[in-house]
Amino acid sequence: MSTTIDYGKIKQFAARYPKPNGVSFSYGTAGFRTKAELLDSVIFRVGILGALRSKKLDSKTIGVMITASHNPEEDNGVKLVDPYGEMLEQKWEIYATQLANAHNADVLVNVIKDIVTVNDIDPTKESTVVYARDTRPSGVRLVEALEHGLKAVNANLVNFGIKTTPQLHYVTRCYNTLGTEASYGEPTEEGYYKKLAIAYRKIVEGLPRLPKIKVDAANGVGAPKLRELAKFIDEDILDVEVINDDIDTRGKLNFQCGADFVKTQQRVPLGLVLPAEQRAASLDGDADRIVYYYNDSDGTFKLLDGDKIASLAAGFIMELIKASGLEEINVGVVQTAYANGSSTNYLTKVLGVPVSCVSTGVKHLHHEAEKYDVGVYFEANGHGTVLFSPSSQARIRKAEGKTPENISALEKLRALIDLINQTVGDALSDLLLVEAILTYRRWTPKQWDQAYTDLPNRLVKVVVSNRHIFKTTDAERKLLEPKGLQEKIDLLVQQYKDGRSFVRPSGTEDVVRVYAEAATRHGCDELAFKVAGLVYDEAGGIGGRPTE
Ligand code: G16
Repeated sequence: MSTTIDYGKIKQFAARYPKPNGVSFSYGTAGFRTKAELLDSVIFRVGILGALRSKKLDSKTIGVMITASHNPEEDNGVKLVDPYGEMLEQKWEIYATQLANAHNADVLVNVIKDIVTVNDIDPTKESTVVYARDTRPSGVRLVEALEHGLKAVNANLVNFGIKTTPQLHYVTRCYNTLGTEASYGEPTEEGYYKKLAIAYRKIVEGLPRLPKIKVDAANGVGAPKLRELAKFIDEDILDVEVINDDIDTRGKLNFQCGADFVKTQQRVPLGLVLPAEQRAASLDGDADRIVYYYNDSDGTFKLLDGDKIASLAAGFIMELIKASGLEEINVGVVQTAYANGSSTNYLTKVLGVPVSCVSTGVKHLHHEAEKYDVGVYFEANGHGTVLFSPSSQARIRKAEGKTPENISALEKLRALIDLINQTVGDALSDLLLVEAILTYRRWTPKQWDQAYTDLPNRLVKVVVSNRHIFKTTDAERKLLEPKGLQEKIDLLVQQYKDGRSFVRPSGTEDVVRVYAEAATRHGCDELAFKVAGLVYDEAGGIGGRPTE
């Protein structure tokens, strides 16, 4: 088969995927995301872009994931994954947006020609794209659109089937490192499970097993995949029960369950009976986020979110590094504006670890985390991972250790390097990370929670006629536009002890998000809804005014 680009063939295929009228697409926080019925043309074009990216990168395999993660079931989305499992290079996001908005086949071809010229792409190079989807019903049709995009440019297709988003990131990196020194693992689903299971055993072997954990899988792809993973881990070291595992009944995905629901509603998901002081966790719809929680003895719901996971992981890793004798390895934590003020305080003042704050979106956190020898990054919503730089990995692998304490710490660090999916936040890998640390420390969720107390916080969504009028700066902590709104928010915030609030447009949903925290629950809720009211009034709110 010819590998070159045949523009006539592209036009023929493109005729089947006209761009819907009156819609403008943009590559947002996690790619394109909107109602599934609008996405066929977008996904067809993403196929083309994936192939161009592969050609540009010397025929490396590019990943494409079809998912809308935490969004409602009727939405879908698509994102591209670069060869080492990272998010698509930001410059190429612009090309993705240009392709998606080309209003007919001629314009589309012109955009493709421009991308080829500007990037000096050799059109005759081979291209390969590996792709997967979550369990959304619309995924079947959208995979076909993607395949047509790939066929239109004569790419090699690797269908990875129904997978979690992090599994797609993992396999992309595996394909591109196969047979090299940096080999990331076997490029198969089984290879992924084996890698995690072996590493987990290395950390917890010989330690008493924790009581059973119940995991709410949001009725999404995490349910069958966690069950699969559990088959590779003996029951004597992990006891897990999967709930909200119905991936076949329409309307159940993410409905009153899952990590996003639990984080935003601050209550247990539908279908979970949780006795006091027992830990549970929730995944999101594509299993790239996880939050933990428990009910206190008086029945109060206690959330152990991404900030708590970051603190747990950073504390453990710092302790191991010290015990290993490799104290020159530095650790840093990356958060977003959503991080609870108490967590930042704890990390900087108690753990003494540097913390940076970046804009929402894994791509921002990931890049910042790469600046440290060991970069722990987590969004409060439970999306995160730990990156070990190539040089810190080499030092950890090479070190022999002088004392039994050194040697034992080095073994654990080596296991962590394999246990943690370093390509992207991964709920299954993060679950094992947390379970391993809790097992090692012999901690109940309450003991874990005692590190610091979250300031009461609240997230509110405001629907407005055009969320794109909101422009932010300072890692999204301040509004530049609409003009004058930030000053009004500042005046409100001043009225609340430990008050903090910010406003930003979502990159995955058609809403503006309002975050607030304050010293008391009442103050925090009042602040959140007052700010939400300001947003509603200033920006032409739609539907009812946000109320508690
Ligand atoms: C995606 C991104 C996350 C982000 C979340 C919400 O998560 O991967 O980094 O925090 O969207 O983003 P926004 O506030 O811009 O809507 P997921 O789990 O939905 O893929």
